[in-house]
Amino acid sequence: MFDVDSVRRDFPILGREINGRPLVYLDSAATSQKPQAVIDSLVDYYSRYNANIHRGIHSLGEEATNEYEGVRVKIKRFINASDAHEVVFTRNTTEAVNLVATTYGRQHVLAGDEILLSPLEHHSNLIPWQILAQERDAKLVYCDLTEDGRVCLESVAKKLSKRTKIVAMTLTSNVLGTIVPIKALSALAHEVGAVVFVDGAQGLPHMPVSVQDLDCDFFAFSMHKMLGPTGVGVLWGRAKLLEAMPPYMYGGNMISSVWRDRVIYNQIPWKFEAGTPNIADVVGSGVALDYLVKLGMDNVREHEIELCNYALEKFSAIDGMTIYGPHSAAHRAGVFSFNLNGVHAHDLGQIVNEEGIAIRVGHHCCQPLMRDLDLPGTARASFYVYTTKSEIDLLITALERARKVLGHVACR
Ligand code: C6P
Repeated sequence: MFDVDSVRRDFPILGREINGRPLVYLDSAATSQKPQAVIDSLVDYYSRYNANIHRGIHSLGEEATNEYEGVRVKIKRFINASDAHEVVFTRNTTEAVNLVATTYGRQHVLAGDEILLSPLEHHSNLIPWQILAQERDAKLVYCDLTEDGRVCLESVAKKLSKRTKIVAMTLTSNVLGTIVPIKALSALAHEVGAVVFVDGAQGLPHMPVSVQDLDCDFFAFSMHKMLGPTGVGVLWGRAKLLEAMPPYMYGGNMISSVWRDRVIYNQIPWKFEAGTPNIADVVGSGVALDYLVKLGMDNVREHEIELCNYALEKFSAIDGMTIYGPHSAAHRAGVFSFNLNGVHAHDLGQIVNEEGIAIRVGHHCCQPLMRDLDLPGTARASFYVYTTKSEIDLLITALERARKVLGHVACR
């Protein structure tokens, strides 16, 4: 297990004060904070070897290309892919979903076909499939959730059929914290010949992942949620699927040969990386991965389980507080959506902010799930490697104060 206090010292922003109080950052599901090493790597890149990649033979270009391609190899190792060529850089998870929906999706989804989703999906892993379904006259099908917000595998099995072409699900819900059993899902989906697209945006930052073990077909994530800079996402896909897909964008870097009237595309993954990529932030992403590898992803998960158990115990002792999602740390990540009886989530967010505590409030880009829960929104506290139990205590004290300030009597 790592020492959280020493981890915290690596994150300069955690030394900030907000409204005269030390910052308590409980919004890591929106974006994580960055260690000094990641911040330094950006300055280092621009100070020492800023150059475009895959182009010139000059030394700077070679250094930048090596660093950029080196990060691809680090990602391959981090997610246990079989080949670095299966790792495509995008801007974020959202772009990765759009890439697959508009390339693989348009190739394979025809009228009458079905795409199976869970009710947990973030708009990013929903709207691209909605648009594809509309274009193709295909149908979106949703599996059921259990009472505590877990994906019901029996319902998945029932909803799958020969018409199902794609199963697109999140590894971890950004609202309920639910961890979805992707390996079991892949086995069921493959029985009917469907491919499995995993939105790993909230999952990969918090647990060890092997895409080979999950046996999924595509896996997407964003580096900014796992200590890296903004502007870098990743799409992993099985080589044989990526090779058969058309490009997503066209232009420089994604070609092998061009004539006046035709083009031969580059090999994967460059076929999907048109134009100058976000070199600096990819370099920074490599440093973020190094940091996580050093902590150990098993330890990252262990730390989160400890925080989840603590939060579940403490939150359930607060009168009038409703926590949504699984009530066991085994089935959830450190993302807690809640409401406090009679207090609007936005008011909660504002009051705790006065005490330097950052939480997110609203629909969390999951409006269909909010409608299912019959809620206008929730408050959400989310944890990461630098989160401490005493920060959870501070949130609880601030919530108690919010209830007093807003003058509501606690009742369940
Ligand atoms: N969720 C949140 O506060 P991007 O924006 O492309 O990096 O990630 C999109 C995304 C996709 N899937 C899930 C499960 C997500 O949680 C997110 C981003 C943030 O919950 C910002 S809305």
